Amino acid sequence: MVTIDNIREEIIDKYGFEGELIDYREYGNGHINDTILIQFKHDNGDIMKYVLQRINTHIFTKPVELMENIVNVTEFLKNKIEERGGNPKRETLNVILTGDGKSHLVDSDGDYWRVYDFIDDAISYDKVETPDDFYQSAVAFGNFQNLLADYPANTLHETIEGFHDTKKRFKNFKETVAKNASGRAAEVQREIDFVLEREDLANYFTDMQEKGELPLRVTHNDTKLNNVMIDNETKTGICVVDLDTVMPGLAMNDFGDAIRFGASSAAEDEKDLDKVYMDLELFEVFTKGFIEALDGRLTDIEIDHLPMGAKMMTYECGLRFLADHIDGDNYFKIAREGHNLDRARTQFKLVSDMEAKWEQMKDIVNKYR
Ligand code: ADP
Ligand code: GN1
Ligand code: MG
Repeated sequence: MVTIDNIREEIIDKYGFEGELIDYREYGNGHINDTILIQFKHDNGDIMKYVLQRINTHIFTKPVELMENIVNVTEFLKNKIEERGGNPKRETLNVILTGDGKSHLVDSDGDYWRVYDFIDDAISYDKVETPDDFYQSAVAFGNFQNLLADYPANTLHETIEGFHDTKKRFKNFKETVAKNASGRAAEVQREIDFVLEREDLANYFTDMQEKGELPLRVTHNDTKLNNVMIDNETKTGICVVDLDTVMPGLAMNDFGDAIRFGASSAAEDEKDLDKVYMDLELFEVFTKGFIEALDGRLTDIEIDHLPMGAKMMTYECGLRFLADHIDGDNYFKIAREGHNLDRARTQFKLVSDMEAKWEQMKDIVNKYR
């Protein structure tokens, strides 16, 4: 298995970068892939930075198709950004090809690696520091969906089947509880009940989709605040990263996943639940930015269901964290015992808070429609 100790010989050297390797270290706070920042010094003194990632093939079981999606989507974005007079080097991810022109490198264990240009002079935030940063992330995600509005959706591979099919996730959840691989189910009966009591919520969008009531769009599907790079100088959301889950999906889910993470008053893994609530001011700035950036593309039915997207994605994420806790922590990276349970609890606290603030959420959305 390649680790930080042998990554230089096994991966970095094989990529054939120019210049002298001056630094490489683990980077970022993603829950899924292994991310390494690598830096080279060129003869003229320039420093070139790249992001090297091991794709989590336990989760993304078809890495070749996944990379095909990313190469095609980033090429498409590059053209759109150029047409608009933007800077494609900073406003979209750029895949760096291997010496023999491939989008990825397979190591001797069969692990898949890829490299992107590093988006420099920009930060991804793990927590909202100012409402404007959150507004900027809304514009970035709304704009991302807008730019991809005429992307041929049927050419995209589904990188995780039924990723936001909450009805299916509910069914899988019950199976995970019954299997109880970790033996922890009895200790978390209250949380399990919270999920089971909301089966109607789990079915809501899937049932509407089955009736053809919701438009399918090309969406990001993982719109966490730390998947947007905010420019250090201009403070604008310049680039959306983490494109592994770009697939046909629902606009409300991109909205909702961002709310669940960014409009929370506390970190996703906060242990003190008294500190966790959904901040309506943050809900409002995101709503404003997202609707503005989509620039009239959202239908009335989509706008009506933005609050539902927020509740749905928060519920779904809590269900996923809890399922992973019961299953023995096989999916999300954890840094401590019970980490996924702490994460599940914050999500359920937020769902309850959204239930209490439901009318206010609807009023805010109506203000910007
Ligand atoms: P994961 O799927 O594990 O969340 P990400 O692709 O989101 O992995 O990468 C983890 C973090 O690394 C991101 O939150 C971001 O801060 C940083 N990152 C990823 N790609 C780039 C890039 N091209 N330039 C700068 N930072 C990046
Ligand atoms: C994962 O990859 P990252 O850390 O941006 C997950 C999301 C969850 C999120 C919860 C592919 O996102 O779906 O909402 O953790 N990504 C995948 O923090 O499962
Ligand atoms: Mg990420």
